[in-house]
Amino acid sequence: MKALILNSGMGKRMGDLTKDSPKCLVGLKDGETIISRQLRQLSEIGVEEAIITTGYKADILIKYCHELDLPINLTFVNNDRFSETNYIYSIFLARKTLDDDIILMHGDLVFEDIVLDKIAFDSRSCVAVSSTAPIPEKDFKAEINKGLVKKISVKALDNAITLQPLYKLLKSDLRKWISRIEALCEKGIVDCYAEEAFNDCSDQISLFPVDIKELICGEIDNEQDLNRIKDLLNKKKNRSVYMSFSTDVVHGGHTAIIKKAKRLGDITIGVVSDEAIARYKRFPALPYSEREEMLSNIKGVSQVVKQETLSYRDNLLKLKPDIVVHGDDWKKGIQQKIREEVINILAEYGGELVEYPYSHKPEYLKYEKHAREVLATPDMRRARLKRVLDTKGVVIAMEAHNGLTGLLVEDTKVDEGCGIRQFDAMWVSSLCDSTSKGKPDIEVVDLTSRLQTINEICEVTTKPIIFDGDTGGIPEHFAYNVRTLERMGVSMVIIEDKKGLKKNSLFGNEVEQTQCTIEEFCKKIEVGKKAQKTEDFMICARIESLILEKGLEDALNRAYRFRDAGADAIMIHSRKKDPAEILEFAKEFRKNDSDTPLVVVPTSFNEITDDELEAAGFNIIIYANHFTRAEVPAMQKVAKLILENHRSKECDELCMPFKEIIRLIPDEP
Ligand code: SPV
Ligand code: MG
Repeated sequence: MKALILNSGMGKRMGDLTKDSPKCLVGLKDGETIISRQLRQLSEIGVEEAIITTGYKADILIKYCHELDLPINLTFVNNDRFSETNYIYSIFLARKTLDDDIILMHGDLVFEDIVLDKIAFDSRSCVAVSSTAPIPEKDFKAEINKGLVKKISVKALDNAITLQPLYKLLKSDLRKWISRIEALCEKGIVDCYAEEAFNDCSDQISLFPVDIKELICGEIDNEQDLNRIKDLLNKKKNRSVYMSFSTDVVHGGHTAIIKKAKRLGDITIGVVSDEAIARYKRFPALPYSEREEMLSNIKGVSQVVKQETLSYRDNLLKLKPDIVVHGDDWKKGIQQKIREEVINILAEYGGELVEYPYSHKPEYLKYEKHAREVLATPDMRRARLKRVLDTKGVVIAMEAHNGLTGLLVEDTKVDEGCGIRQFDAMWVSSLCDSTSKGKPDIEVVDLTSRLQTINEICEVTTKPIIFDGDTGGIPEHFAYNVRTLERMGVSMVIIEDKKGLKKNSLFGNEVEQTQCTIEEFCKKIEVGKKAQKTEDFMICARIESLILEKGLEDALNRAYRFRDAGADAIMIHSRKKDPAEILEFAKEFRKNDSDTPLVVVPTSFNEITDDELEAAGFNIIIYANHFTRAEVPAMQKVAKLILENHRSKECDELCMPFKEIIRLIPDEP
């Protein structure tokens, strides 16, 4: 992007102030002149070249600009017919240099940074207008039709709105305007406004009005204008700027936006809470305290506050910042709704939104990917279950029995309006793991094969794993198994208080099943807890009393005893259709224990929602077998259809299109 600054004119209405030097050299504030301020502002937003048209006192202007020594390349185009032409002719002379998107401004225009940013970073061709400024008699105004600027003139217009000569023109639109300027100049029409050429071709250019309302932006035509602008600049209070961050990695893209935002005012960063991120985005690799520390130490950040939700609502209503700054990436995707809400709240109290182009540099994506990969390391993955329990209070887990089902648990998301909803953890079920291997759920699939399943899942996911450890085996073996699972990054093993030939609980008393004694099971828990090496690993005691119809008292007694033996969590199981007995259990248990996490597997009592279970005091809710139960009937149907029809066409509706299945799994992990 380049800038074009029109500075050929004589500024006659300025009186003595322009006797010896061009108008743009009049002083404003802190030693700055109109041109030095414009060039500084342009260089600060990364404009690399400014084309300045000169005429009146050109030598003085050129020397002055060079001496500023600003990080912006300067190209001067002299209009030696400045006294008899208007700036249409200056643009005509400069046209060969205008080979990029251009910010076009008059040389006597003074504006605050936010005005420039709103124009320069708009992705469309646009111009500054003000819906609140009085319509000037002699200066520019615009006629707007269907949301676009159709006519610009200093003369009276229908439905006029005040316009300030600060434009952003996309290269393609600029070309159209310049063609028209060329046509007029070649006919010798050189003393009209360039806007007349625009009016001739405005049906081919989509020029959007950007309403700058009361923000400082005005031309200096006479001494009165100069004094008014100086007064506004002197009185301007520092504005407050709000930005929100949920990132774990601060890279150059973020600091570049912070640097730009700093020019607009004092920055407050809303650091999104762990809970909001874990619930609706992805798990934060760094906890809130670390992210808060990191962001509060970035140069230019005045303060950080907690943002409890992904929505900005509460903080905006509380802080009423003058400006909200965000990357323009949130115009698409799941953040769109949050953006709309921000725009509506800002409109309620007159705040401004400034959006900067989002940097898609490949290395930034790499850093973000790396932060995700860190989540897949055994230490991070193992610790994550406790962190989710601490921050969200509830964990929703879904069964996974291979890499593919693991990926589905990892990636499935639904949009809930204020963010996305997703699973927190994976359950590696003995039933599903055995079924997928064509074997019964009787501990016949040995740990080595089950570890293979975990490994497959770990290779392609980051979410924490809760492992169905069946009975846990004899205590001596359990100690080894705890170490192995812990080393692999598993967060929790659930063992059930049964012994002998274990059968699936959902058989209940239809098959012979034996519960072990409280003492036997407590010993196993103790041995397991002693064996583990980290603080993060959890052993959950699963109580089968309700399954085996031993009653609530027995279940509660076991729960307290197992907890006292060191169990980190308690799972209560039931095979009734009615959740009454597990709800009763939770109610009674919570009378004496408000902390120990309670785990539930709502397979048979499936009308109850996870929100209701959470409200009843459960902390881990496991959907234990649904992928397996969904895939089997689908596969059976397909097998039958092929046999019946001697071909596969009839299966089409049941099958994912070939093109989609080959793209389902990305080439890179
Ligand atoms: C499993 O998924 O293997 C379980 C839960 O142990 S249940 O099948 O309900 O017993
Ligand atoms: Mg099981």
